[in-house]
Amino acid sequence: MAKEVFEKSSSFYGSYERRPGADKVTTHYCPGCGHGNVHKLIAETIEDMGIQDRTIFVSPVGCSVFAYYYFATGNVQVAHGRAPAAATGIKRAHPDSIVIVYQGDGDLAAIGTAEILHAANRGEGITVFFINNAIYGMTGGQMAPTTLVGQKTTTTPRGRTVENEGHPLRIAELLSGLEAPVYIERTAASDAKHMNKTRKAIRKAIQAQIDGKGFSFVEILSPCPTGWGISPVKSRGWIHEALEPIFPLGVTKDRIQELPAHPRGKRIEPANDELWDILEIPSGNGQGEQASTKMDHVAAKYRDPLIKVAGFGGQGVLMLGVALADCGMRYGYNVSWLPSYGPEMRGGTANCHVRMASEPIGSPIVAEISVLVAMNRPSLEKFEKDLIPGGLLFYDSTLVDVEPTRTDVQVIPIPATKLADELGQTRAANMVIMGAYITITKIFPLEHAINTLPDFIKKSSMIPLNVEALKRGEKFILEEYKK
Ligand SMILES: Cc1ncc(C[n+]2csc(CCOP(=O)(O)OP(=O)(O)O)c2C)c(N)n1
Ligand code: SF4
Repeated sequence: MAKEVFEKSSSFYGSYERRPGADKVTTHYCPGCGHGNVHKLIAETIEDMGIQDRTIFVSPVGCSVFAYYYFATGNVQVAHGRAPAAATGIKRAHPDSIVIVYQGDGDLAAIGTAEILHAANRGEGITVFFINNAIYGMTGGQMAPTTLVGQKTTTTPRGRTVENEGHPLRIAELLSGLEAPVYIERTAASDAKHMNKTRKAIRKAIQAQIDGKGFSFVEILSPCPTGWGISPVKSRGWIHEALEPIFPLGVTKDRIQELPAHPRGKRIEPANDELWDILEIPSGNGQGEQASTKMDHVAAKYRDPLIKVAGFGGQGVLMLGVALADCGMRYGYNVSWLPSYGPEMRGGTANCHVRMASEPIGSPIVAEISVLVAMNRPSLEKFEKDLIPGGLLFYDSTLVDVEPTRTDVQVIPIPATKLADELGQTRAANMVIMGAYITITKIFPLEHAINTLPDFIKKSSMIPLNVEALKRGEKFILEEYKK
C-alpha cells in the first residue's frame, strides 16, 4: 500500500533531464502551487489506465509551459492559447491517441477564448484540464478574465471592478451551454477531500475520451500563493472562501451515460488522392506516370537536404525557402518550410528551415544544417558552425566580406547580388543561388523549377526575370565549377 501512495508515477520521467540546471528532481513550480498536484493526479491516471504510450500532452504558455519536463508521454508545447487548436489536429491525425490539453486561465480564457470555444463546440474528442488560479502567474500576477471582482493584481492594483474590467468569466458554465461537450465539471485542488474529487473528475474525463464519447473538460480551482501574495496554507482556504462562491464546484454537464461511443459517427476525411486534386498538386514528380518520390538520381551527399536560408529581411530569404519547398513538393518529395521571421521587418535578419525528403518528415526544424545559404555576413557567422561535415555552403560573395572558417564542407561563393544587378534586379539574387543549388545537386531539373515559378511568383511580369536569374545561377556553376 505504501508503495502505491508514495512512489512517483511512471508517467513522470524518473529524472527531469529536460530541466536546465543541476536540479533534476523537483519541479519548477513555487511552493504551494496547484500545478504540481494536478500534474500528479493526471500522471497517476495515465499510468493506471495504461495509456502512457498513446498519450499526447499538449501544454500551454503559462507557468505550466514546461510540463514536458515532467510527463513521460508524447509532448507538444504550443503558442499561447492555441492548445485546443493544436490538439484538434493531433487528435484528428491520430484518432487512437489520448490527447490531453492543459491550460491556465490566461491561456484558455483570455488569448485562447476562441480556440477553446470552437474546439468544445465541434465536440473534438480531446480532454481539457483548465487550471483556474484567477491570475496570470507566469508573467507576474496580472488580472485574468477569471480574476474576482475586488481582487488586487498588478494590473488592477485597486482591485478589479465590474465597471472597468467586467465580471469574472465562468468557463465551465459557458462551455456547458454548448451542445457538443459530453462532460464538464469544476473541482478544486485544495484539501484532501477536494483533491480526491479532482482525481475522480480527471479519471472520468480521460475515460470519456478513451471511450470515444467526445469533448471532456475539467476546470480546477488551483492555488497560486505567489500571485495571490498569501501563504500556501492560506491559499488553500482562499479557494473555498473567495473563489468557490463565484465558481461553484460540481458537474455542469454530463452526457457520458446517454451516449454511445463515437456518437456522431466517424469524421469524414478526404482521401489522400482527393486532397492532391483539391490542391491541384500532381501526385508524383509532375513529369508523368513514372513519378517517384525517391532521390536515387541525386548523389548520396545531397539527398534529403536539411537547408537553412538566412540573410537580411528584404533579400527574399523566406521566398527562396518557399520556392525550394514548393518545387520539391511538386516534384513529389515530402517537404517542409518553417520561417523564422525575427525582427526582419526592422531591417534585421531572417531565416527559414527547408526540408525535402523521400520519407515523411518528422520535424520541420533544421538544427543540423546540410545546406546553408548565407546571403549576408551575420548569417554566415551565425550558422556556419551548424553545418554538418561534408555539407554545402553557399554565400553571396558580393555582400559577405569574410572567408568561411569551415574547411570540412563544400564552399560555393557566388556573387549573387552582382549577377542579379547585371540582370537589372538586385532582389533576384535569391533565384541566382537557387539555380546554382539545383545545378550542383540535381535535386530536380532546372526546367521543373522554371515551370513551377508561377506558383510562388504571383506577379507574372516578374517571371521572365526570375527565369533568367535561375539560368544565371546555373551558368555560373557550369562555368566556374564544371570546367
Ligand atoms: C502571444 C503572447 N502573449 C502574451 C504572452 C505573455 N504571457 C505568458 S504566460 C501569460 C499568462 C499566463 O497565465 P495563465 O494562463 O493563467 O497561467 P499561469 O501562469 O497562471 O499558470 C502571458 C500573458 C505570451 N507569452 N505570448
Ligand atoms: S506563479 Fe503561481 S501558478 Fe506560477 S508556479 Fe508560482 S504559484 Fe504556481
